[in-house]
Amino acid sequence: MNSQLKVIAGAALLASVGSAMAQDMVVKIGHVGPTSGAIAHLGKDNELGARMAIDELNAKGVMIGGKKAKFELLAEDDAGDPKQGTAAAQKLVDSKVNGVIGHLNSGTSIPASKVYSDAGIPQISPSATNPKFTRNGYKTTFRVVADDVHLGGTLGRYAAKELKGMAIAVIDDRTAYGQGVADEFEKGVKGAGGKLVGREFTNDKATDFTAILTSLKGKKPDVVFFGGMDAVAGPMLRQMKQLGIEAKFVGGDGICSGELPKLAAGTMGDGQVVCAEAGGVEGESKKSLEAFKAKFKEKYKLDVQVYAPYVYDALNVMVAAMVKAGSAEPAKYLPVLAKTEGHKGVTGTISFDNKGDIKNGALTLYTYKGGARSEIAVVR
Ligand code: ABU
Repeated sequence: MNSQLKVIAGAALLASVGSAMAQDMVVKIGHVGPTSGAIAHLGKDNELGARMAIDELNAKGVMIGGKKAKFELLAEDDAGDPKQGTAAAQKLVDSKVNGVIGHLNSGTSIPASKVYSDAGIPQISPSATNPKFTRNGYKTTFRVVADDVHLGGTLGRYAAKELKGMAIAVIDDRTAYGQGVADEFEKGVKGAGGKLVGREFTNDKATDFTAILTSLKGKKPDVVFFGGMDAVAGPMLRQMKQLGIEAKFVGGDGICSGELPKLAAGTMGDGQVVCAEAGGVEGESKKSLEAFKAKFKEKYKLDVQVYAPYVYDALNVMVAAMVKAGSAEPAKYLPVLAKTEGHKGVTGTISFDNKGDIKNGALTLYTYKGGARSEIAVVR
């Protein structure tokens, strides 16, 4: 081939590559969680779950409606604050995202769900457990975890029956999640014939619980339930120890993190804490979750906190619906997403009911031994 022909052939090759690239489509996935503030470790855990899914999808090469999809993650920080949550949601809507995974907190996910609904953009929360999240009648709202009715109720029954709590005290942080899960816990205790001896509240930024713990100490509780997050539960456990309160400490998924022992500064006794993650796998399925956790550790040099695998699954469920619909346009893939049935993820099988809730959601009860989470049981 002479040099002129080589130039022409090269130009043709470039043109064909250019044309192939023009065929590619960019799919923007939003992610929102608190990557700053007291529970930034949980927000970052979630965001890394999303990054892992995006990296794998791009490496695999996913075709949507005959075009190769390039996934981009638009990650926003809402600091766990409802106002920042709606601002982050609006920013993602303005950026024309194709879908959103998040938010982490119920207090941010619920108000943000209206913003996404108004814009017709599907939103899947991997961790917001307040039942109200999926009860506003929005067709765009989904979650891949069980809700607080299941979570709080199960823990309430467990505290009354298995822990044989004769004097159960309840504290909550007055957030949508903390107050809601504490209310459901109380119902579970009462339904199982347990005795409640006191209810106190704090807030999600508090660090000093001396007054409420001193008041509860007088009621001699053998179980203290806390509705809130690990960043508050840790110092609360430290102060319970200082005040000589030997009660079992029970909480929902918000306290059930890998970080809790550090936040409690080594004051947790083995088996003292019982908490529940709002999902769970049994038998053979455990292998995929363990494989995910190992892969996560290798990639990020971090242990999973709680919800990174649920974020990973939520994002893959969303993309599976785009592939099946042959389109990443929200209006086109939303009806397919709503009909998700039997999606095999690392956190188990995901199907949505007509509210957008996971069908047959499981819980995993944990305690802590030697500073590490130890599974008690998976409960349906
Ligand atoms: N589910 C616990 C943490 C997130 C939330 O619901 O606020």
